Amino acid sequence: MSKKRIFSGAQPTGRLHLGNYLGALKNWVELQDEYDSIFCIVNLHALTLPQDPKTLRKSTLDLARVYLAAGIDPSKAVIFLQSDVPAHAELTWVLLCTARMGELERMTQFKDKAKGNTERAGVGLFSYPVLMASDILLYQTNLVPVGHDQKQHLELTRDLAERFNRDFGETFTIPEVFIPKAGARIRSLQDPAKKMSKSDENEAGAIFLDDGADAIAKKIKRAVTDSGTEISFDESRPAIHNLLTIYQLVTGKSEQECVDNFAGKGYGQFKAELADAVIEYLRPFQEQIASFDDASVAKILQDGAEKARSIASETLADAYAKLGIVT
Ligand code: AQP
Repeated sequence: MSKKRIFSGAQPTGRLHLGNYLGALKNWVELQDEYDSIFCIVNLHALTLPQDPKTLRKSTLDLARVYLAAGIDPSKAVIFLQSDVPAHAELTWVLLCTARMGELERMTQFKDKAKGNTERAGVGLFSYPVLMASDILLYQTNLVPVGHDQKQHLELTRDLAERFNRDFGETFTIPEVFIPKAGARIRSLQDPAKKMSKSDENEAGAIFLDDGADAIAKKIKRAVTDSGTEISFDESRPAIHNLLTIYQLVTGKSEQECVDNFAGKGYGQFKAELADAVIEYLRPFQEQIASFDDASVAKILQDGAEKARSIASETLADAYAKLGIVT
């Protein structure tokens, strides 16, 4: 029996953080043996907010290195740039013609990123979830491993696929979302009401994957805590819950082992141990990242693009044929 397929991606919109790693990349690496895996660098998505062209180019290739250093193995998984496969933009047009204004207006990420000023927001930002739906549907994806912030977009993807299949005949696989039990929403270290985010103006809220040991220790030391002293997985104390979740994920310990480890200890000791654990966790990744030279990264992306194009063009041709588009 052939393997089921997973597809996921990240935007080259800045330095990746521990939330991206624990909520997404870590799971991609764990799933790549079991699934036929496709991981995209979604550089067209990055255009939904203003980008400096030079920085975008650099961040795109840096992100390929991040994928590789995190453990995505190009002999097992396809790694490619979204812009190398024109079918993503083409299917987006098709799906935009089937999506409803109302369903896109309900997307909370659009409302957050538009910062309340939807009149001034870009049309690209508004239609971003449809590009994401095309990314997923082009590859007849069974499972999409993402953080919690993408759940609503996945639901829209399913709705668009079901509508197309109903109106034009079976074309797209309906994807399931895979949201990890722990780590799906790593919170800002400075404001646990917000998720850890690349675009947060307060850099102290995020641990970036390339932060050095001193920066990591300092950010964790300055992380906000909740009132009380107990170190436990209590959802009503989101700051400590978040820090303990990070500890659990980077050490691989069970919830009970984490709680037992900190029984009777104060916040100072907890933060010191957490900082050491995060620094150790990121060390192999940070050592690896420099080892991928430009030529080998370019070759991996080129090979990935070829494989991706061949799958995507078949799906697009089928969708066009069903619609009566002559090609
Ligand atoms: N805080 C988070 N906790 C868990 N998972 C997260 N992801 C993002 N933030 C967290 C997951 O990381 C994957 C790649 O994300 P993306 O590049 O598409 O960026 P994003 O979801 O828009 O969030 P970022 O990284 O914080 O960027 P900005 O600030 O630009 O919004 C996705 O699977 C995402 O769920």
